[in-house]
Amino acid sequence: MTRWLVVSDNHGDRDILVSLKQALQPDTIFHCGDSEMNADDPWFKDAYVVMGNMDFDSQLPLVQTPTVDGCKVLLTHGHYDEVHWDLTKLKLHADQEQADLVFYGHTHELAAEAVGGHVFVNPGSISQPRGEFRQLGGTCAMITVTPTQWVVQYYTRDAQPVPDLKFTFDRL
Ligand SMILES: [Mn+2]
Repeated sequence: MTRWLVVSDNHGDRDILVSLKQALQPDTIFHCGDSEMNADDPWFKDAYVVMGNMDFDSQLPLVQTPTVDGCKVLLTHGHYDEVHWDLTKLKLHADQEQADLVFYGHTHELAAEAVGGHVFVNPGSISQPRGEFRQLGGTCAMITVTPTQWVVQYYTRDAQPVPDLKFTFDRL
């Protein structure tokens, strides 16, 4: 069993990334973009990170597709997949990559759903939340990976789990 941190759209708020990493002690970190930080920032050491529409360090990749703990992950900010519209393009992208899990950001609205054989997780923005859960003040997602399930638990900025925001997916 391993625990992954998925975080996005901190928009230059580096301190929150530091405190979350310390509080949650994840085994692996995925950042879905709009960090407004440099690719060589020490916080990104051993993390998977992509470029968002507000990132300008050309060393940041647009997409990453690592296989971690036996799971193929598609990591992307999502602006080129037009996630503000719907998940149609991102689903096609996930099909192409044969991804088990898709992590994206950009909308600043958290979302966790299984669509067409992929589990899509948007951790929400940790610093500038929008939408239904914006009153939480910013969220990230911790994913517990077991041999049979992915358990997605959303957390607040003070590293507290949100009781209603826990979603369990059977591995496909
Ligand atoms: Mn953003």
